Amino acid sequence: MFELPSKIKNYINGEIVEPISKNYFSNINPSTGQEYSVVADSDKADVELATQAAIQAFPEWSTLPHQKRFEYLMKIAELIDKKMDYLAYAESIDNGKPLKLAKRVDIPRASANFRFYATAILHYYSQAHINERTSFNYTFKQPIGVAGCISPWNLPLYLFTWKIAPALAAGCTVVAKPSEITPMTAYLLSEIGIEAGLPKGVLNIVHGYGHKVGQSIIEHPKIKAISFTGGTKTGKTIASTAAPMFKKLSLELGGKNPNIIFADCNYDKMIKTTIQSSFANQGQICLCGSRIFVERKIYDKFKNDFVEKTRSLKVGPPLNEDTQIGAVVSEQHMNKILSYIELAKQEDGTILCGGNRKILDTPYNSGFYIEPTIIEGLHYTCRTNQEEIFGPVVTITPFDTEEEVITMANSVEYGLSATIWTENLTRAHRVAHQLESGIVWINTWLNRDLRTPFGGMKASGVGREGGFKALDFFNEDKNICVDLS
Ligand code: TXE
Repeated sequence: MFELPSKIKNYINGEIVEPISKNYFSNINPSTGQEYSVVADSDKADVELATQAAIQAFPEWSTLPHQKRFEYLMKIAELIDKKMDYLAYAESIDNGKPLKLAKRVDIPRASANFRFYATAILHYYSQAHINERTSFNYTFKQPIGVAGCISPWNLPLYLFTWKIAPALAAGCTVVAKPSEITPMTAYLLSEIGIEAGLPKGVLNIVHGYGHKVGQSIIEHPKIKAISFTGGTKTGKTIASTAAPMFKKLSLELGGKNPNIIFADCNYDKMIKTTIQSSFANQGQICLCGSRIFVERKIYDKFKNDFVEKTRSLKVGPPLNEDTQIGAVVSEQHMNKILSYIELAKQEDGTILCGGNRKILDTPYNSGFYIEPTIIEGLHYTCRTNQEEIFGPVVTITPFDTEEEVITMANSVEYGLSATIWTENLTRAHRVAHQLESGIVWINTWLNRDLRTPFGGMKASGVGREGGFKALDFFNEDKNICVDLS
């Protein structure tokens, strides 16, 4: 057990400061439903201070040798590793996710993000185009300026650092906002920034609501690029403000991902992974496969095995060692998920298991727990199968042909990721090519190589993160042409 800060404040110009208004709002522990800290309710004035600090810091940071930026980012990565248990505990309390998941995935990935981009900047290069003896062009990559990074609540430190690390590595200074629902590890990152000796104003973290702090970041004329992960509806609002200002935009939005299971798959591997891809992090991962399509030949067998395994998943307090499903992030989100289960019933779906809020023993009896839920019998075009639920809820649907399953898979407005299970290599590639998804996994799920492009098609977003693409995003290309004649 660790003691967590009771007041989450801003990190501006190298210091931890109160919001100008001195107002705070409640931060709830989803495993108990009780307030356990308060969060700075910042506004436009705080964003202005943070942006001014970032503007001041930009000239020096952007021209620092790559080796120096590498050293700062590596120091941050080391400190995250050193505080691994503390950060994992904080993430679990703040978000409701099982502690062992935070230890295995969230916090290691946060330090990996810093390490990856610290080293990536050492290998970053630009192109040259040479016309025999007449002219010589080279592409100068210039850090874009102050970048705005806005992240969601499902993978708090993991996604926050996935934006901040490449922005800092590229030479941008940053004004960042974590989700108001899960601000704790972002606050702890500000302490790490200070401990790492990060120069003043290079990284600024402003806490508060999306419509106040987030919107002020988006609207600020001096913030040149916006990297956002969150809901598709918010992405639309952001695009409508930022696009007319000609800001660079990277939007990683929602998903309603298909998990396509052919009869010739490696069954044991598939079913084990499908439990993960359905319910990991309480189903609150934009990459979860929430629509499961199963070839009819194995549908009944799959249904029985999947239901049995899902029933045996342990829903419990996030800090317990044997908990597999923790609390969902908030009461509001729990009610949204439960309303989708009700909708599925109205749409003539059959609940095969789960379907209810789960009340645990005290002191967890007011926590936000939902039984992992499997629904069958729904048409692929119904709302339950078209809208993002973002909880421990999946639907299962049989199919007969490849064409049929591709039509059903592509029928949604989203296009983030897809999984295909088959041992037939030709079919795997044939289907992968036809799916409208930014990411396709064959016989695996959430298998991430940080060098690969990450992002979605259609309503799942604009642009790609990952590898050099993120460094490109935070840079502006300038072509310089020299006459050699
Ligand atoms: O996300 P929001 P919410 C999906 C999921 C979920 C739904 C809504 O379906 O149920 O989105 O979740 C900030 N200008 N995903 O409401 O609002 C906000 O403060 C600038 C999928 O929690 O999009 C937070 O920091 N910023 C997703 C961030 O945007 C604004 C993960 C995300 O919050 C803003 C989370 C504004 N006007 C939810 N309004 C994924 N793809 O991983 C809000 N924000």
